[in-house]
Amino acid sequence: MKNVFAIALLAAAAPAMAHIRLTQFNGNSACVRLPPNNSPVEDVNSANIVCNVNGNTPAASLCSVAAGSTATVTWDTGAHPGPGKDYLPRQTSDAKTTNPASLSWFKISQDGLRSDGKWGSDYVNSAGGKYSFKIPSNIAAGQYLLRGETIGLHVAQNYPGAQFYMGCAQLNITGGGSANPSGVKFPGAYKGTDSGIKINIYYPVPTSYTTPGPSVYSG
Ligand SMILES: *[C@@H]1O[C@H](CO)[C@@H](O)[C@H](O)[C@H]1NC(C)=O
Ligand SMILES: [Cu+2]
Repeated sequence: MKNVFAIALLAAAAPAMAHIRLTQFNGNSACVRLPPNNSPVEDVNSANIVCNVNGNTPAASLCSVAAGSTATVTWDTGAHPGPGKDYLPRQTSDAKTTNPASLSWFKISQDGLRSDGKWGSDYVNSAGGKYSFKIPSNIAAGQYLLRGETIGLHVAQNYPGAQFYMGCAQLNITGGGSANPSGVKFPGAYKGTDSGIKINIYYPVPTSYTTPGPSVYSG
């Protein structure tokens, strides 16, 4: 019994690395489209790669956020090693009802492999699941969907293997300027052969990493 107890304590003390869900935007869950469970999407060509399973189902409300402000999304538990990032597309009409597959997404933030050898996910886990980024100050005010994503690369040496975790938040962005950046489509933005998707992160341990998708919109 002593041994079992000791093992349980060790497991509790280690950072949990598991399946995850994006549950909050700026501490609010009512604007987040929550998938039915925390299973990853593994097929980059699946319709679920956009806003996860049930990604067309509207959440109750919009979250209001100012252009140029720092925003934070919350993941519900510790993430597998890999990059975190966020995308934003302009909405033409209504962030609740627009089909996310019809949108073009521009990347506003990413955190891949840092020079200290840690992944963006390590920093998110240290921050209790929180990932912060800036809403570009010059984008036009209006309704947007935010697509937050973390890629688990612990079993990514073959494709399919990388685990895509994403969630979308319905936003009403206030202030801002007139910029309407061009973007990419999901599915389509990723390929199973991308060097940041089919990758062995354990042997040899990579010293650099190319986060999949477009470059970050500078604002
Ligand atoms: C979005 O914010 C603007 C500015 O505060 C406000 O006028 C507008 O009603 C909001 N739209 C929605 C759908 O909440
Ligand atoms: Cu997992």
